[in-house]
Amino acid sequence: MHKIDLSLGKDIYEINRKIATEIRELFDKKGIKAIDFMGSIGSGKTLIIERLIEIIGKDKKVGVIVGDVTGDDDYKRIKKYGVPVVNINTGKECHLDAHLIEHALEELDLEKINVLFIENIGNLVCPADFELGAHKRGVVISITEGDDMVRKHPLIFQIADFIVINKIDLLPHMGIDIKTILRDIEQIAPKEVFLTDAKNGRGIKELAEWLMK
Ligand SMILES: Nc1nc2c(ncn2[C@@H]2O[C@H](COP(=O)(O)OP(=O)(O)OP(=O)(O)O)[C@@H](O)[C@H]2O)c(=O)[nH]1
Ligand SMILES: [Mg+2]
Ligand SMILES: [Zn+2]
Ligand SMILES: [Zn+2]
Repeated sequence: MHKIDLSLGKDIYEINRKIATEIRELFDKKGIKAIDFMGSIGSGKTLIIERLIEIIGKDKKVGVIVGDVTGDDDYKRIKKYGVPVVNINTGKECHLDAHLIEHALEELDLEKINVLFIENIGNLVCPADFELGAHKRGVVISITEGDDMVRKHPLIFQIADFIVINKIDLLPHMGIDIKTILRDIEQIAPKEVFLTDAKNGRGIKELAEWLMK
């Protein structure tokens, strides 16, 4: 399925948006709710998706698309849950785009999926510019990255529908004040925020309930 039209003068963002809209229409037709997890490298995107599968997978059929520059580490972690999962290796690219999602969808039986989690490439910059057709987009950061992530990368937080601040179990070791991050969110990108400790499963139920609303 290579419908992509790269004629000269066409804006790649515009082409991506068009494909993303078609993908969202396909999801709606099939009754699939799709969520795009963006966020920093190592912030806990995969572990949060694993924890969400444990909760949401009880009564919904979950599918996953995992994006990584190279390798199948995250793919193998999700595979263990016995849910349909597709691995996308971008090679050099630091974000997923809608055309890559179109190809990944060719490998999934959409009749057997109600909820689709997409793990974007770890990066707080360009994933913001490439919609994937998901109904909700979230950013996962962790407190081990410091307390200035939001003001350093405002755009991705502004375009997101929700923000997850993960690894709160490590707060006592980090000597940072979570209030600083929350204040930045309030000032720069006010929206739904979840505080999670994916390692011990804290805060995940609240996230799962909100996502499935
Ligand atoms: N202590 C603690 N560790 C966590 C938490 N969430 C994730 N981790 C650990 O942090 C590391 C990175 O987690 P991943 O889930 O692989 O993060 P990711 O965002 O998917 O990473 P990339 O896909 O490489 O960008 C792993 O060793 C996790 O076990 C948490 O809430 N607390
Ligand atoms: Mg991952
Ligand atoms: Zn193609
Ligand atoms: Zn990129």
